[in-house]
Amino acid sequence: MSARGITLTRHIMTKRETTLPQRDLALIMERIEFVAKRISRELTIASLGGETGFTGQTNVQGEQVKKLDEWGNDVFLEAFEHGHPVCSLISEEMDEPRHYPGSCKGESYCVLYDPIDGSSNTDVNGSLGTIFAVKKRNAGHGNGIHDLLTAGTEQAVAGYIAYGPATQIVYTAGSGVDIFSLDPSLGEFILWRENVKMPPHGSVYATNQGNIGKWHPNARAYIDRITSRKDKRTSYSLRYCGAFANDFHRFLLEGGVYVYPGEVVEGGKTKGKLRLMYETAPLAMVAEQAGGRASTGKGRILEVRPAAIHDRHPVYIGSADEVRLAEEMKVEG
Ligand code: AHM
Ligand code: MG
Repeated sequence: MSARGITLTRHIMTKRETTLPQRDLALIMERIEFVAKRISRELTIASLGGETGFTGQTNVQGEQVKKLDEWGNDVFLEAFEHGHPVCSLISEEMDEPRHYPGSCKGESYCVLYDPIDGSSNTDVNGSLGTIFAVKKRNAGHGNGIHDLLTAGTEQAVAGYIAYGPATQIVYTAGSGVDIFSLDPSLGEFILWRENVKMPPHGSVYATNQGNIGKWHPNARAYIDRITSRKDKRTSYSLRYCGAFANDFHRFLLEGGVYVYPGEVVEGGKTKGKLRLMYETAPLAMVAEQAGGRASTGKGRILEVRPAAIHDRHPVYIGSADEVRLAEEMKVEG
């Protein structure tokens, strides 16, 4: 039967199992949809309105802030100002969480997000994404965040928005991964693929190959291994678009592996670049729900407990066979 005509809201209301009450899921995803529509619309005309380029500020990560990073963060802040049952936000672009005490009645949640993933692509009309996760808050949490410094296994919802020729929302609420495409003429996200399964191996990998000299020798050997198999069908080619969610999207659909290792050279980024709470843990939940695997090179990403909201770690994520091989080869030593 054709899935045409099944909107995201209708799909949620008829879902079999969710990790949170259906009504809460629908209310939260309605806000995510709204964010997706606003960002998607804006990206098509941002360069014409002078909204690309840098703000001149540096964020908590020590990175230069792009105008669209800041704008994308504001879109979330505005959307969740009236976002009950979400009462807290944690963002790549904010040093500290934002709380909306008025929404903290009864069951309440935190949305964790990277508003514009792949910011280096904003000025060149390249691929961009938005990554998000939802965690349930404990009663009596106040403005503290102790209850949120938990492993990714505690995520109730996780997903991303991919802005490409089509804008798509990919998400899981603990019962498989579903993909919805925006029909701009209707202003609706329509079901495209249901219960997506990631192939156990693929033929493409994504990494910043320019950093390879800074990696552990085992990580270099891993790339060598997957790119030099005799069988052409199982030997890997490189495709790297510079946006984690968008590279991952290819692997979700066709198989493959994304890696961002730690660096072992003096002064190198020992923990790599990607952040646990709003980049890797959400995509790790999507990967596992689709039958894939997500690892720090030493263990399951979803079991890592952050000490702070902007913590980073090395990442190997994608097709189960290839991520398992990375762990077996002790890519991080
Ligand atoms: P961002 O959220 O500031 O854009 O940073 C994360 C991005 C990922 O999307 C991408 O895979 C990676 O950083 C690219 O980093 P590099 O330029 O070091 O290859
Ligand atoms: Mg990012």
